[in-house]
Amino acid sequence: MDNIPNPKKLKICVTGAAGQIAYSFIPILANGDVFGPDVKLNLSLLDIPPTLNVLESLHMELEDCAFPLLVKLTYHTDPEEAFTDCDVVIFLGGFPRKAGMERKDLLSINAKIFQEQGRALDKFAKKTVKCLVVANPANTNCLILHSNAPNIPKSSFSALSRLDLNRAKAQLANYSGNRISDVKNVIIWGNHSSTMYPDVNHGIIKNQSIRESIKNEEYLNSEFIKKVQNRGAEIISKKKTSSVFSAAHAVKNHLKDWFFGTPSVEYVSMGLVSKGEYGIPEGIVFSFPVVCKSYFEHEVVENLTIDDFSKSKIEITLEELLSEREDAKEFI
Ligand code: NAX
Repeated sequence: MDNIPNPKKLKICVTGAAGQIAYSFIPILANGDVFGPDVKLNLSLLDIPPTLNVLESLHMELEDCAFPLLVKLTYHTDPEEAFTDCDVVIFLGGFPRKAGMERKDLLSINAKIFQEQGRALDKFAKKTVKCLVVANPANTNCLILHSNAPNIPKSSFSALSRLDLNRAKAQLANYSGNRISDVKNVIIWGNHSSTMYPDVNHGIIKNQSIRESIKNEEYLNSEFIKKVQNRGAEIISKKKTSSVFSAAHAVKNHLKDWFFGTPSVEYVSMGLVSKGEYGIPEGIVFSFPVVCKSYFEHEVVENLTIDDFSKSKIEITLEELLSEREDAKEFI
């Protein structure tokens, strides 16, 4: 463990800082609930020029919180300034989908943003910077980001699938009448979209396999999967905006596990740059089962048996990611 860095201070940039998720997440971060009580924080907030007043007000509110760990705070509208010497960048910023907009149009607007930010990251952040992409389409934005930052190791990039994992665990705990902490090793495969596949085949509830514990194949193979896949859309249909504090909480979970490590013999799901695991083409950002050691070290859990049902579901979400990559190819 001697060679594992043990930082006393981190420079962290949050993009999309004037947005909804940032407003929930930044106080969690600044209070030390992500990187712990021993790490001082230099926080850099990035958004676009029309939000300058909001950035200023965030700066004021953060000052007013008097967070002891927050030793420096700046806000920016230029990614080069915002990313300079960063250890961690959390990408919440992007263009939202508007009524009547095709997924392809949304993808190309965000692709330009992530191309520009990837180039700035490559030039101005530390070469050891760790990145988490949340803004949608999260996996493909992350693909564009890492493709435009060739000097940063691929293992330093991740996309958020933790909200999907939290949703899946909560559904299973509620359905079976158990506590969330009793549900372990559920896997989210693929894209953060309605094609994502929540897989229970390797999961346990109180040391019994999920299938044995729940004893309802029809529920597990159909209703449960659809519920998790459509949860985000269900929230949008009621609230008219996408999930906010549950997303901020998932960002915390993802970063905390990546930084401190996952509990032994337990895995989580993270969108990572494929090295060819489970036949996923190299470079595609795909949600896999992952174990984290400390300080951002992680490994995909390999050699799990994938049955034909799971293979067909993984194929669907991979097809979608390949088609997104095709649509984004001029930015990669
Ligand atoms: P908001 O629209 O409230 O905030 C987005 C912010 O990004 C805005 O302040 C906007 O000005 C800023 N922005 C736009 N272009 C920018 C640029 N070039 N550089 C820096 N900032 C820029 O969205 P919010 O509700 O906060 O959601 C943030 C993103 O998370 C969205 O893309 C959303 O779709 C995505 N989500 C992803 C989830 C996941 O699990 N991966 C779940 C939650 C959420 O849906």
